[in-house]
Amino acid sequence: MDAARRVRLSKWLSLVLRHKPESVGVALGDGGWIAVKDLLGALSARGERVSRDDLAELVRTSDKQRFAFDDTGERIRANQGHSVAIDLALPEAPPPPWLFHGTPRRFVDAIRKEGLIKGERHHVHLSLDEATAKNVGQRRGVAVVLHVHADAMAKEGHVFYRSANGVWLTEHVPSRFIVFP
Ligand code: HQG
Repeated sequence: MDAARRVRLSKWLSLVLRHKPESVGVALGDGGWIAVKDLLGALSARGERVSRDDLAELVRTSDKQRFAFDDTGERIRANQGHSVAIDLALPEAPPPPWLFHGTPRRFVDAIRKEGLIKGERHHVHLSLDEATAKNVGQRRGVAVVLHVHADAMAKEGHVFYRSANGVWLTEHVPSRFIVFP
């Protein structure tokens, strides 16, 4: 498929699998999974013919590995980033010493006061490396990269999870664990 269609379908998949499954008349099951045939049927009913091969291509080429099939290949879900209430059943994982969070400069004052809050999402998202964090922050303006002292947080009982595409997740990052540039 051409790049324009791939981007358009990938955005649509993100919307359906993370935020608004009802927008195409489907619901997500346990763990955020949906049967591939139900998803493709729903898209087809809205005039978008997507084949299984197309879907596999979207999963394979997603720059951030946003989606995954289950072991049978019969179900698909988003790896993270949901706003709908689903439990991904991710295992707890011990974090590396430091993790990173990119944010636009205009949010920094609020983050100094409140720490990092999850907002609409289920968790605060943290990156393993500074370059990735910078890209995340740059989506909305000039990025600042915050350093999060993750192992100190873990020692104090904060729980971390790692999504299938390598994003680190936690409930809240209090300001005292953040090193501001
Ligand atoms: C900011 C994309 C004010 C936070 C990316 C962020 C990521 C605060 C924004 C994934 C704050 C929320 C997640 C506070 C946090 N006061 N602002 N106390 N605490 N913020 O999109 O981390 O393309 O929900 O810094 O690549 O930017 O969707 O989170 O700027 O992995 O696959 O509030 O989304 O991936 O924004 O991005 P978001 P995020 P996808």
